[in-house]
Amino acid sequence: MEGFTPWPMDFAEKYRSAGYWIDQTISEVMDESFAKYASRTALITSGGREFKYSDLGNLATRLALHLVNLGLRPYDRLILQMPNIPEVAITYLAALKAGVIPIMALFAHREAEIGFFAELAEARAIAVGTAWRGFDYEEMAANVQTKNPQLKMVLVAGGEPKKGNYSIDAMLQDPIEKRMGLNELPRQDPNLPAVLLLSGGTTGIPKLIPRTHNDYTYNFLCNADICGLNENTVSLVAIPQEHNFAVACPGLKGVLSKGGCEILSDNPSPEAMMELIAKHHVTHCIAVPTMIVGMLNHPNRRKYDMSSLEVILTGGSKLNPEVALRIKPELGCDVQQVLGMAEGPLYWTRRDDPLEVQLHTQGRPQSPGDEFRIVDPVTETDVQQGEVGELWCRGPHIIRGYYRAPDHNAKAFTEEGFYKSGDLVRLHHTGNVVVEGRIKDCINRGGEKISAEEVEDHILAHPAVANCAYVAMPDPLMGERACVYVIPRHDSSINLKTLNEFLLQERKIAKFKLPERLELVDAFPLTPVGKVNKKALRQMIAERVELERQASG
Ligand code: OOB
Repeated sequence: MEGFTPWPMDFAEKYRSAGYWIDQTISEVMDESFAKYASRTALITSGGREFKYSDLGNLATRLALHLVNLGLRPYDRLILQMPNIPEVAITYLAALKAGVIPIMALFAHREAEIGFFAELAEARAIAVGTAWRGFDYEEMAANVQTKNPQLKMVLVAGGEPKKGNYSIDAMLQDPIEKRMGLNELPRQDPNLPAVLLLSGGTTGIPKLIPRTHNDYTYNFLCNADICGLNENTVSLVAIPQEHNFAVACPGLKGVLSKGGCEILSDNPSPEAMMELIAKHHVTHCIAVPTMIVGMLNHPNRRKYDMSSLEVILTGGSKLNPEVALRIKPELGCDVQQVLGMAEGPLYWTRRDDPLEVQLHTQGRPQSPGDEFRIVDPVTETDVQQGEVGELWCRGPHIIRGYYRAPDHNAKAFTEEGFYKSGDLVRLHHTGNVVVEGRIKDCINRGGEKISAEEVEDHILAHPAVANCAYVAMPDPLMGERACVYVIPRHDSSINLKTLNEFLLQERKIAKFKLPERLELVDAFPLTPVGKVNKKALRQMIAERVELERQASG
């Protein structure tokens, strides 16, 4: 497939002979589960809809046949952008069966992001929910279509579509399998991409991440074991289902591979999560650290019986050790930390690790086939044991290149195929890694990653902005929020409100990327080579926020 970097032959052979790559497609593995656990419950939504394994399998097959019938062909790209309704899972599974590659967008994305993915991947279809929380996704899709004529099909779930669009609900009702044979579903090559994930926070414009059947199947089969999933598992997902954490770490596919049940919630608020934990006797809860803080500090926490909860799987941003320490005594369950990346690297603490490891580290690689180095980013040599350096990773579920990004790939991967994560870590004496920061220029807002350069480009388009620097400021709940330093143009005025209106209405970017503070300055501090010194800016805003916090008592 053009634009995809395969693993070198010798590595592929190694991963295959070690049994990591099993040469099955994701759908084949899922189909085994749909048959094996047919009468068990696979999925329950917060809205009360329930699906057995057999239902989910049959609906995915039906929709896959419809996708083929509509003219979608293997390796065509389909943007998947739905809220956490069951159709997001069904459409995902259906696309895989049809050999159509889903691009895993977030429902928070807007025209700027969706348009970018559509163009970069030359997507032929987009599957959205109907209007959701006041936003009209079909209208957005239509706008994206005007600039992307190859984007022929808009598929809509959860209501009546507008004229010219296709109804997923109607397709799910229509037994096309009586008219089309299963042999119409293409056999796919397990060595080629199945899914395109979005990069969390790389430097620069967002990237698409090709995950193959072989690597992505191994990804979830391996961590389903590490997380102890089985037929009794009830797993709560309230983060976006399209996110790698929710779909494959172990997420939906990990749970389905083991015969468990996923509770899919469209409400990420701590109280809604606690309610579902109590109601469905949830055993595994997937949460970013802000969700854990929200549950711990919730005034109604004791109202909910959460005794079924065995473990909270948490990652996406750093879990503060003080918060980690409160989980067992106050929520009554274990915590399993994961340092995960859509590019594939996954580091987990294990449930039987000493407490020091569980609470104070982000774990060690999930697979014996994983290799990592911690290097000095300047000299690119290994740091001394225990010193901070950049984490470089290579392994059977770690990509060798971004999709259609040769220039960036030359910088982001070493010649030996290590992915340069941009995360700064140190090796704990127990052999686990501890995240200490990052060198990539992005903001991690409660697990949601934002590329600084991407937003800066939009801000620079504002007529009152001469220059800008978008940096992280510390925040007790979200970990970080975005602050923008702006040098205004002469004689023009700008404030946070007008800037954000511009970003939403003119630039049409996702709301979570909006700066939450604006600082006007005459000049930026510079590094010795004359670049904007973002480290100094981050320090400036951190000190200011701290002073304000002290002043307000
Ligand atoms: C997950 O994946 P992405 O691709 O959205 O974000 C990756 C980045 C990492 O490079 C790191 O900077 C940060 O998110 N991160 C963490 C972390 N887990 C991820 N930083 C500190 N502590 C952690 N535990 O975020 C993701 C993918 C799969 C599972 C879980 C999270």
